[in-house]
Amino acid sequence: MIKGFIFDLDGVITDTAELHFQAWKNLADQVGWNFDREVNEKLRGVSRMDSINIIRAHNNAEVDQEELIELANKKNAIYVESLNQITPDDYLEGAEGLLKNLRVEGFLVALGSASKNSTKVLQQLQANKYFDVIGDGNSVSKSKPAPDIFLYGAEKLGLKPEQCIVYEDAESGVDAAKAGGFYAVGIGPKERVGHADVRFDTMKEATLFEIKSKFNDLF
Ligand code: B16
Ligand code: MG
Repeated sequence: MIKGFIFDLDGVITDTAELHFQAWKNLADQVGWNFDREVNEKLRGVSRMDSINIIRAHNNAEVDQEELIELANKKNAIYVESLNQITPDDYLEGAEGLLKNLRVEGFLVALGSASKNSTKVLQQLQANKYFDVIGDGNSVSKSKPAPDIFLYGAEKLGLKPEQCIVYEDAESGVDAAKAGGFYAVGIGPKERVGHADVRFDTMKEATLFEIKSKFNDLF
């Protein structure tokens, strides 16, 4: 029986990817690194330090750990500042409707994001009321594709993985959900999230009605 839902944040509830891109681009320009949208796509769902390592490797740059942390902090300051522009109009289409329906029907809901800034993003969206548990980059040390963040959410909700459906837009996020024994809903193209149990192109199609019909013996 499905009793809970766990949502990734960026790419599922709202699209912070563009703001991450702008902040990384700003940093890369300052450092003289090459960075474009193709590289940015590799950062989807990936933690901050893993992200900067991907950008560093793309540039064949040798940077010691201390400097790398400093650069990541610099990017984060730019990113956090840009979060002020997010408003309750910035839910991905369908996301807020789904969260409201889950509340009405009494399902338990957790966030399972890699971001250490999820509290600020939820605050800007005024989305806290839709979540019983917040699991984010501050809650666990092993990031996706490790299942830890989703296991954390399920445990705090008092549920087993097989009682939860995870929504994810990243390849590593779907891997994490499956590794933890959760049902996975992929949001995005087949090449990225085709390994989820059920896939939709966008959040607009991923309604509670659709989920119930696709996973019909679990409700
Ligand atoms: P922060 P998600 C992820 O969010 C983003 O997709 C990824 O690009 C970012 O690097 C990561 O959060 C960490 O974010 O720098 O704010 O801690 O999809 O897991 O909600
Ligand atoms: Mg995501």
